[in-house]
Amino acid sequence: EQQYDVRAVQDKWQDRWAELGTFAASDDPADPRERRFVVDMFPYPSGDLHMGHGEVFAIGDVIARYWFHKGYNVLHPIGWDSFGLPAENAAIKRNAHPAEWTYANIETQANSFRRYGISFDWSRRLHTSDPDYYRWNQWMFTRFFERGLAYRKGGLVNWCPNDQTVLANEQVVAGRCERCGADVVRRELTQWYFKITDYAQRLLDDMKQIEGGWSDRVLTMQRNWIGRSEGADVTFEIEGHGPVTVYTTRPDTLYGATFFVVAADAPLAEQIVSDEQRAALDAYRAEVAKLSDIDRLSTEKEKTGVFLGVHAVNPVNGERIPVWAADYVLADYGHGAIMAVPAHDQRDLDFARAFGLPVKVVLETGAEDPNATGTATPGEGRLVNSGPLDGLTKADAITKIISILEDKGLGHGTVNFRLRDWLLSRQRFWGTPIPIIHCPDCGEVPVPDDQLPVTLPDDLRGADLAPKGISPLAAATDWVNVDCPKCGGAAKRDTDTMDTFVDSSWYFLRYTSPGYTGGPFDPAKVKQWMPADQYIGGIEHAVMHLLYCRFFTKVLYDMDMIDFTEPFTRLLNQGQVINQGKAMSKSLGNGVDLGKQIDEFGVDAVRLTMLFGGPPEDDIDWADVSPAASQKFLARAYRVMTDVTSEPGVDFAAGDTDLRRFTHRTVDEVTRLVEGHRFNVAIARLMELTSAARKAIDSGPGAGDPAVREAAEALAIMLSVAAPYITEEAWEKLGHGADTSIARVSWPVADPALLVQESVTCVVQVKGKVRDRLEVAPDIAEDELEKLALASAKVQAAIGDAAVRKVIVRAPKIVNIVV
Ligand code: ANZ
Ligand code: ZN
Repeated sequence: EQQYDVRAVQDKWQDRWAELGTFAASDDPADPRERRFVVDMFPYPSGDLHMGHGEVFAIGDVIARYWFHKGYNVLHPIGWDSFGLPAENAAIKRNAHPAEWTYANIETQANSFRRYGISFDWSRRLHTSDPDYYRWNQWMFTRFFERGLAYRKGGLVNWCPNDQTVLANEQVVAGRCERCGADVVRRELTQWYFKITDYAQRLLDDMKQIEGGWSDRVLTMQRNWIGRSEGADVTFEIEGHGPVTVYTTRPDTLYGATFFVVAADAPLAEQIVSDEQRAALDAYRAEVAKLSDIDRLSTEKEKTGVFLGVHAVNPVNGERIPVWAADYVLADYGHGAIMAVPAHDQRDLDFARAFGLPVKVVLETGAEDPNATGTATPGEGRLVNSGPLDGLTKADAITKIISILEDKGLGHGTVNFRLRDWLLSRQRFWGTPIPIIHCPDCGEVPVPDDQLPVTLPDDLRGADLAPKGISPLAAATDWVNVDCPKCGGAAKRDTDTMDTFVDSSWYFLRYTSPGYTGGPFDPAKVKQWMPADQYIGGIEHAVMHLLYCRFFTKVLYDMDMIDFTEPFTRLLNQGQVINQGKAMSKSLGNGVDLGKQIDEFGVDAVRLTMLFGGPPEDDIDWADVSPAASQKFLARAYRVMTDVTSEPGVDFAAGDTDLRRFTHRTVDEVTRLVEGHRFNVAIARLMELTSAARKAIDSGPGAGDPAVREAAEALAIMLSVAAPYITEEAWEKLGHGADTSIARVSWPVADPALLVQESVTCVVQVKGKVRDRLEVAPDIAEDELEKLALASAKVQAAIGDAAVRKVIVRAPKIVNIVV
């Protein structure tokens, strides 16, 4: 079947592209072409490329190659996200340095990318573990520090007992470490944070700029993660202790507060507990420390708590209500304490019923009494039992109670965010050292810019890197002990490294000028290329990575380093490649190896299969698709393209009209489908075009007809975005010089004259017999068609003297005359 040597063709064109510089972006500001910047989420070098990479990069490459064909100045770079724990774990196992494993894997992946035929501009290549990259992480950290956006604080943090490092909230999934799956515990530690909370409102507001370009799904996930709510801070007096503020989104229910709850693990609980209750609290806290936030907030979970032996005073009616400690209130949200309104909040009601606390309805919603049903009534209604609020709607009551509280100095309206500051410190080795020196006299002193980068010591390997709960860097005494840059006295380097999400928050900017030494990026180049026109990557990055990129962009804007506030105009989140209905995994044994698929079917067939399997956002089940069928189609297409016998440059207008119409309709549709990212449907159209051209060759005007060449060339160009190798080869066989690449040939343009709908043949029957055929417009109206049919001489002859009883019209195909 195979009419060409797949491997030889792949090798030949990889070399040709490199020689010709086919995919080099032009940095010349005078280049008249419009620019397009395509960024694929860069890979982590954990081994060779896997099927997931096969999918993302196939998609990104269609978009980039399409833009090359459209004549844009395209920047399509590649780099590696090459810091992180797996390298360190591999190094411990092999008694090596993490760099050895990392850079070997990068080389493997780079070779696989070349073979996979991705249209990269290789001159932009970067690795985040290179000192001349991470130097700029440190530079940026220093700028953030100067602006008060990087700071250290103590507090309870998520700790992975297996990896022996802290984790950001975002890295804890259902109470477990996102990487290793161990149960995460809470620990009290002093850590570095980025103050992303200062940008919470802007992260919401600027979504307006990217709506339409990003899916609603991702924007909703970000919105929920930021979690803005409006409500009030209300101050209660705790008897014998002093004022304590709570945050509530329902200040209208203040008269319905029947008890007060403090987060069991908040310092406040310890401070206010009575002597009699202290032992009970301590025991309870030990239990709570074992739970994740998700467990704690679950409405399913049985309510637990301890009475603290004190009372709080409701500021509006002077009522004394008992103060409890419980796990369903979180220490680090709002003020870590709540007023409980069991009638209108389900968790409060569950708690009240568990401990026999009173339930007081203050909003008449028409629903049954929560006392009787056990179901809280959070809905709309009118206020009752609420003094000055009685009779008001929920909304009016909120406004009124806030103004009452503000007048009395007992509270105020406020906005709250669920978003927490970004916990940055990691107690591991293979990451960017935090460029801070701790001096006993001067405190936290940033390493001066001209002494950056602070590089990782290269003599730590194997067991030196084993997790100990403090960074392995702490053991490198020569490295740790330095002179204070300010006073010259003996001081120590910070031994933590940065979360690797710092590395990936700005790499796309570095792609514009990867060798730049005057800063993290050349501002002129960023102005030329950014914001990126298309970003492509998995939905799993919807909240962390994509939120951090947006945050960094805004900070850099505030530093006057860039002139835009959103980094990616369009975002495409591709689905996963799964097998037999499940994510591929070692334990299930359902893994599919990308390299082996390529060895067996060739790059083109594998890429085509990735794209043809369904819309790019959906998962592809490899068990449901057929690279062998893709291979067969490609062979058919190749035969059509190489059967052409006319010469390049023939006048297409002289060709067969039917085939020309088909070709131009296909061009028109495929163009729109590619722009709308409906790649699978576009490929289906190309299959139809292949069949139409085949028919024209075998049983139509023949292989020499100019329309056949037109169809074959259009097919080659459009198919080349998905199957670059076979189409390059066909293009050469079609007689285009050896020093050209199809990748830079203009995308075909549909001729509007050939898109006009042809006529349709309408059959006219009299007494069930076909009497005439009419050529009519496809959109002809029924009454007009009826008139035309009755006016036909052949039809009139068939009717003769008989009376017409009924005319059944099925426009535009059939008219049936009953006499
Ligand atoms: C009284 C009340 C009555 C509440 C009512 C709700 C309904 P969002 O919308 O997510 O911001 N809350 C406040 N701080 C909390 C904490 N640290 N841990 C757990 N829950 C806390 O949630 C705000 C609501 O969640 C607040 O409004 C408070 O309960 C609770 F009918 O106050 B509410
Ligand atoms: Zn000093």
